[in-house]
Amino acid sequence: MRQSHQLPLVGLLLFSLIPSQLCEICEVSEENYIRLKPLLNTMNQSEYTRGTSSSVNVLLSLQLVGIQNQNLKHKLIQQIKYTVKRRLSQVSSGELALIILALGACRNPDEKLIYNYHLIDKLENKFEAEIENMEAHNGNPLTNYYQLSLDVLALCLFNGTYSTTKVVNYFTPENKNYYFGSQFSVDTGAMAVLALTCVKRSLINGQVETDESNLKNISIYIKSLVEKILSEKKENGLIGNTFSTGEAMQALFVSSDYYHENDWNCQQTLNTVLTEISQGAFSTPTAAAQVLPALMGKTFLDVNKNSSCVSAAGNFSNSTHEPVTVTTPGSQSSISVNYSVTINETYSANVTVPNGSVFLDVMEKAQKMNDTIFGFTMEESSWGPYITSVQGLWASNNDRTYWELLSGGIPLSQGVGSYVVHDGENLEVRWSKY
Ligand code: CBY
Repeated sequence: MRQSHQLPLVGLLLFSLIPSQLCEICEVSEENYIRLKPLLNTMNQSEYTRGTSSSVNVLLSLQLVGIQNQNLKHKLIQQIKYTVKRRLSQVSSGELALIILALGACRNPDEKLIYNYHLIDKLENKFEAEIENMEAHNGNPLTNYYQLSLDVLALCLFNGTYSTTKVVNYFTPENKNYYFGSQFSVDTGAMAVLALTCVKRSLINGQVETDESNLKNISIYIKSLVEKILSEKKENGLIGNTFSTGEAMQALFVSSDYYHENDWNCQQTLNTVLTEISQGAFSTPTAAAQVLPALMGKTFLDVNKNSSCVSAAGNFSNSTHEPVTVTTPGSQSSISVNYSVTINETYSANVTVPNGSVFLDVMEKAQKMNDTIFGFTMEESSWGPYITSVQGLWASNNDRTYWELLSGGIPLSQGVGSYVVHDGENLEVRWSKY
C-alpha cells in the first residue's frame, strides 16, 4: 500500500479509538441484542395490574433505551395517568420521582403531564416531608435513601427547587442510611452517585448558585461512594448482587473521573450479567427494567438530554414473538421445608408445599395451619409482595425494623413472591433491625 493511502487509514483508526477512550461506557453490541430478548419478553408479558411501581420502572427503561413498543408504552402510560389523577397522595417520594423521570424521558409528548399535574411542586413537598421525618425520627426518612436519591435526581434534572446545602448535609457517605446493618447498599450508593453527579453538573454549569465548598464536598462524596461501590465487586464481576449490578454500572459510567481504568473491568461485569439473563435471573418486570439501560450504555442522567432516545435497538421488540417456554413442573410432587418465625423465641413448623412453590406459598400454608403464630400481612411493591407484619408485629421505617427473609441462616436476595423453595430447606422470617 502506498504511503498516501495509509495515512487516512491510520487517521481513521485513531479516530475510531478516541471515543472508546474518552467514554467509559461498555455496552452490548448490536449483534448481541438478541441476548437481551428475555428482558423484553419479561416486560412485555407482564400484566401491570398490581399498582404502578413496576409500570413506572418499565416505562422509564423502555424510554431510555429507545424501544418503540407503542402498545406496551400506551398501556403503561394509562396506568401512570390513573395513579397521578386518583392516588398521588399515596405515592411515595421516590415513586413520584420515577414517574417524573419516565414521563419526561427523552422529549416525548407525555412530558406535558408533568406540568399539567404540577408534579415537580408535589415532589418538592414529598422531599421536604422526608427531611422533616429525618429531623423528627433520629435521622430516619419516611422511605429510604434510595428514594431520597431519586428525589434529588428528578428535581435536579427537571429544574425543581432543592437546597444544595441540605444535599451536602444529608448525603455524607458516612450516613447510616447507605447501610443496612453493616452492609453497604450498592443500590442506594449507586442512585446517590447519579443524583450527586447531576447536582455537581448543574453547579458547574452555573444553573444553581452555590459556594465552592458545596461543590468540593459533592466531589468528595462521589469519590467515596464510588470506592464503596467498587469494594462490593465480586470475583465474577457482579457489583453487590445480581439486582444491584445494573445501577452500579450506571453510577460507574458517569463517574469515571473518580476511579482508575484498572479498578473495574466493565466487559467482565457485562458478560456475567448476560449469562445471568440467559439463566432467567431477571424474571420480574422491575428486575428486567432496572438492568436494561446500563446494558445499552444508558444512565438516568440521559433522561433529559435534548434529543429523543432513539437507538439502534429501535424496533427489536416488535419482531415476531417467540413462543414463551413455560416450565411446567414435571409432576405435582410435594416437598417439605422447615419454616420458622423468629422474634425473641423461634416458632417452627414443618410445611409441605407443591414442588416449585415460592416462599410466600410456604407462609400461606403455615398461616392456614396456625393463624396466631404464622399470621402475616403484606403489601405490593415494585419487586412483588413485601412482608409488613408477622404475629401482628409491624415493620417500621422510623424504627428501622423489618421482617428479614433467610434460608439456612443466610439472608435471601429475592422477595417472598420470587424465591423458589427447595426440599429440606430451613426458611425463616426474622424480626430484624437494619
Ligand atoms: N425502591 C425502594 O424504595 C427500595 C430500595 C432498596 C434499596 C431496593 C432493595 C433497591 C432497588 N433497586 O429498588 C431496598 N431494597 C430497601 C430500601 C429495603 C428496606 C425497605 C424499608 C425502607 N426503609 O424503605 C429494607 C427493609 C432494608 C429492605 N429493603 C428489605 C428487604 C427484604 C424484604 C423482606 C420482606 N419483609 O418482604 C429482602 C427480601 C432482603 C431479605 N433477605 O430479607 C430485600 N429487601 C431484597 C431482597 C431486596 C432486593 C430485591 C431483589 C429481588 N429480585 O427481588 C433489592 C433490589 C431491594 C428491592 N431489596 Co430491599 C436489593 C438487592 O438485592 N439488590 C424504590 C421504589 C420506588 O420502588
